[in-house]
Amino acid sequence: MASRDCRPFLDLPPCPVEAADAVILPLPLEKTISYGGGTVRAPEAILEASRQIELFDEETLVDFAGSPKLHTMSLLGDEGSLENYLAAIGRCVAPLRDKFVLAVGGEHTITCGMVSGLIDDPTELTIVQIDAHADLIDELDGRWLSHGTVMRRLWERGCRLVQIGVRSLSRSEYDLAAADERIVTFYAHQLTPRWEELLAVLGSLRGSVYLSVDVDGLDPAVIPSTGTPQPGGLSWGQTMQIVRTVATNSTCRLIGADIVEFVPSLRPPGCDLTAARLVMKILAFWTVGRSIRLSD
Ligand SMILES: [Mn+2]
Repeated sequence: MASRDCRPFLDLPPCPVEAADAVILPLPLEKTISYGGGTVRAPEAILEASRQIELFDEETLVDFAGSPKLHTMSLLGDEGSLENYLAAIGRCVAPLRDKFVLAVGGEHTITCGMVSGLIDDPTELTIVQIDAHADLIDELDGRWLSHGTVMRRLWERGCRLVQIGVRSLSRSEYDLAAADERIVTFYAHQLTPRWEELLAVLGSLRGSVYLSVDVDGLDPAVIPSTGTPQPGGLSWGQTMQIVRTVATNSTCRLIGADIVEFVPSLRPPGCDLTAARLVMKILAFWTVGRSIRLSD
């Protein structure tokens, strides 16, 4: 698949990348799937569904007809090996560090390329990971780099992790998360009793922060359309509260985000629209956070 233009997010009139505040990067990567496939089709389905979304957001009062200015990049096609693809993401993102970059995957492995492009020193980065899976395994199906090992690789580079909604992991991943001070995990069954603690952790983050939303972190009642769904995930409202808390925290800077592991599906209807709405909400909360930082 070659790189090609795709429909702009929200069907907005084209804005040149130099003039944009935020950039949408469609990354249809699907190379290391374990169960259900289809993430390769997700970026185009989400962009297509975004045409149906109102440009005004009633919660943040952000109106995308005005600000922020969005640029939707060309779809980044197959670059051969997984390593080549991740390197291509890094090259694509590195010149965009003065903007907010939101990647629309594709499988979770893209986060490695995003982080490489967005920051020189990963030890200065905290990744807030919404996910049903810890993605901390050392090797999955003989692969060192895959959707199941992505957070292990980023942790090895020095990133801190705040994991939210995890409810499927191995004993070795559990033990690693429990023992390491750079990993804080809020398991799905702890969300209610530890909710205030979670918000306090997110509200006190410092430095650069990257938000990675694996859509299987949400409850299948919200988004059933993913390769490896797990019952008992985040509600829409909880997800919004997490995104708002991270994006509007003035003690840290949200440098980028991704939405991964979505699988477009006609049944039940509306899933593509839910995923597109999630993209829009992250952009809206980032816009609120930016205006708070500018007014400080
Ligand atoms: Mn994941």
